Amino acid sequence: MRQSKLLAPTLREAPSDAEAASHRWLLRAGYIRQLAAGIYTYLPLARRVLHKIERIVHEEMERAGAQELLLPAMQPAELWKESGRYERYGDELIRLKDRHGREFALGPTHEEVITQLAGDEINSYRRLPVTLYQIQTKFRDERRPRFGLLRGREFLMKDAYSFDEDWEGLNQSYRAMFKAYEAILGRCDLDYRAVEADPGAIGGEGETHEFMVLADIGEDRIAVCNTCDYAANIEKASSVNSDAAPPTITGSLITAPQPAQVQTPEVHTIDQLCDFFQSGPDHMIKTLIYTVDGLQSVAVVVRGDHEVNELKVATYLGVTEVHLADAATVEQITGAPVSFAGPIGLDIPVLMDRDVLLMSEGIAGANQVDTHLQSVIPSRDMVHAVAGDFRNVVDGDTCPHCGKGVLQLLHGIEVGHIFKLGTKYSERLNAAFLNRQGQRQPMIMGCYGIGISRLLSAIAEQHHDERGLAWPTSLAPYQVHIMPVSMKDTRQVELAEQLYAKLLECGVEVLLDDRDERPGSKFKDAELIGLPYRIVIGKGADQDLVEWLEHGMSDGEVISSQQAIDRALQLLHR
Ligand code: 9G3
Repeated sequence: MRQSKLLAPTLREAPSDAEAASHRWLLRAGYIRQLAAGIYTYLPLARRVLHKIERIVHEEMERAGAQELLLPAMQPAELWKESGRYERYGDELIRLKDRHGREFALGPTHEEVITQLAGDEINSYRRLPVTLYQIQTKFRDERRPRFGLLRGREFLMKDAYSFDEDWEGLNQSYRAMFKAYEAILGRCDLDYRAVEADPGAIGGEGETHEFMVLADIGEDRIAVCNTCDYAANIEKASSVNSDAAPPTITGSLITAPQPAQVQTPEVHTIDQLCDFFQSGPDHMIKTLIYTVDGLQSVAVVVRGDHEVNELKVATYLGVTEVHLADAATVEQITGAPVSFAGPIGLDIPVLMDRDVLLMSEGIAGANQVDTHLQSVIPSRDMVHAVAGDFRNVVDGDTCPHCGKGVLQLLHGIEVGHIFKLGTKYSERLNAAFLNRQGQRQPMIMGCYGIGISRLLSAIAEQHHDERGLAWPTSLAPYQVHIMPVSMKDTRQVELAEQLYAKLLECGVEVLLDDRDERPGSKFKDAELIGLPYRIVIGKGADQDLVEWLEHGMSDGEVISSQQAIDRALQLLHR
């Protein structure tokens, strides 16, 4: 490709709202342009990278035995009403009417569509198992699209759906997909973790895993053991409860002082409390009031240095989600403003994280304005509370899997999520088959997603340097960048054209910078675009010498043009 022809408008500056590195570089290097919030154009360079990612996905889906199809993006609302999800998803589900006034949704995912198709076209166990997949544009009207392609409102997803006659079959389909995902992310040269996750709203009856690309910009937090292979989304991660036992009756409880009120005017935060009592947050007892399913209130108590895990609380209570009560509700329930809520004397259920039970004594709100309690001993003073695992794990917690390792919290970008759905959708949409005993039975399903456009950004997050993108060779839009420094020097141009023709002839993907621009600007663009190999043709041209550069090399290696060709062919296995 000649760069004088290529539409890759590079920028010297990124817009200030581009916070993620990948977003900045993809904009500046002329890979993407925003059409509207969360809606992007993939310019030629990005389209070439997407093709390479898609090819890897197709190859691994093929290897896993999946069949590609293409489903419509326009989905009849009736399907979503039948599955019971039409109301559940509010503004995020983009709805429209056709010319006859019929309601449709722009597909954010395709469980309903694919399940109806399977129900219509598969009738016997003889046609099972089957796994169908597509790579297709999805629409989700995110409230806060951000970080470029990482969280968009229109994005490319590979979504696959497996149909089996029984759970053992589903386990096999799931394992095949899990392996395919490991292969895909490995071939994309990504440092990732497959983590145990929570199925969330999609539901489903079995295990579910997320594939997290490690990156500080990642919105998800995962806990990883430093010894075994345990890894879990923080929503789900647990830890071994330290082996310390709660203080016992025979010990300090008898002699220990009763909880005593202390006037703490204007003390609102845990930090202020620590200063006031000259103590650490691990001696504080934090009480948060939650509203469950919009009506019942519950108090959740954790140690001052821990956070409530709302998903664990909701799961324990058997509801889908809980919300922090508003200030008025807290006042009404505790008789005091928010920061003076305490676990003693409440007439609502109290859930206490098990680490609170282990506290020998602590400081809690007194449910009275400007007042706290000290000398609270949870195992004595909170006998009404239910003890359980209600907190987020923290760095240094003991691994629940091997009991030896220590958990480390990392940030990740969720690029894949796979689920065992069971019969949740096949029952609702009547996708049944005649089983081996001749009875009709709902198919056992799994679903498996990879964000293809998100993957492009995740790769850029892990493959860039301070001057621009730095693609892995297998994913770069072109493999070799040939750069004559001056288009006015006929020897340089002639040698560049020779190299260009030769490499093209050998099947190498080459970008020739034939633009008549200042060398500095050409070098900056090459560093932005981030191709793996660069051949600079400068003054050495008349001795048939060129400069060979690779990612991260500050100055190149001077070699002959023939050596440059041989090295390129060797490195690219041509
Ligand atoms: C919606 C909207 C947003 C959604 C969903 C539905 C996420 C929804 C979960 C999934 C589950 C799997 C198949 C590929 C892998 C992921 N956001 N999910 O169901 F209506 Cl607006 O999409 N689907």
